Amino acid sequence: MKLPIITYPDKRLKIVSNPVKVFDAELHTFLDDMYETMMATNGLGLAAIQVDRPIQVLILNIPNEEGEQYQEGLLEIINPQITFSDGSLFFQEGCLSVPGFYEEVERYEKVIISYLNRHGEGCSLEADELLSVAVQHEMDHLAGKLFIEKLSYSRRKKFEKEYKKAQKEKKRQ
Ligand code: QAP
Ligand code: CO
Repeated sequence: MKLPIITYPDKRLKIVSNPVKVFDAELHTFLDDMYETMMATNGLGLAAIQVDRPIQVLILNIPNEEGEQYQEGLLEIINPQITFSDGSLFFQEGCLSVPGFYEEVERYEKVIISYLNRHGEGCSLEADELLSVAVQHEMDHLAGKLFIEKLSYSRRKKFEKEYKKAQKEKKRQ
């Protein structure tokens, strides 16, 4: 089932998510619904809070060089912790909860995370490039943070301006 996505400036996006303790069929159905929602909206990452569930769950599906996404490449990440980080880079990000806005954000270049899979088994993931940026973006959602909060002062001003303009255009319709 496709779920509705919460968008900025909804205050629920600021909620700090709780760890998952039960790895049952209900969680598996929820993960499947998250995947359906992400694919239907052309996303490459989604956190549970974006569909109104404040639990530490995120999914990622990074496209290959041809821009294709395969379900085999799907990552389901529960209760993640960063165990190592190194370097920094700027990357152009977007977010399903801030539709239509893309801007450069500073992130670690490389991270290693430990997490649980849908069965509650411990896993670890070494990520760089787009995967690293996407993991950090989605983990920020679990802490109630949006990428626009990490923008430099001038880029944040640009966002405010574009957001206000989009609101005005919405009202005229
Ligand atoms: C987070 O973002 C991300 O504005 C995932 O109109 C993004 O899937 C991590 C999307 C970039 C790393 C780099 C955004 C879809 C999807 C939009 C997304 C839109 C339609 C964003
Ligand atoms: Co996002």
